Amino acid sequence: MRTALLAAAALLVLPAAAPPPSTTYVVHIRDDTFSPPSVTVKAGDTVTFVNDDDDAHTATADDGSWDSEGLNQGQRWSRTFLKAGRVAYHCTVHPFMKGTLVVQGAKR
Ligand SMILES: [Cu+2]
Repeated sequence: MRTALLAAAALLVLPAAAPPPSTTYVVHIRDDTFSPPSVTVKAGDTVTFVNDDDDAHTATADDGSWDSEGLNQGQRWSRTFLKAGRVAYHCTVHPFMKGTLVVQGAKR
């Protein structure tokens, strides 16, 4: 009986599930496109935009909630997304450049 109680107490001390490490996703900007054009992440994950192009670009949320501002060739910009939702984004220099970021709510 005592052993069973100790075992139960030990189970209570252990976390039910350790929070998974957050993940960093990379979106490359090249040839006037975001690659991949759509990224799905979990809340708490980070997305890094890397300008591999020879033009300056931005990654700018259509709803204005985030903006990399100008990225020259070789520059990168990262943001950690905490709020679940789907946000379309674009490049302010080249409005035809479009991407989508989906942030899934996560049980953490
Ligand atoms: Cu651009």
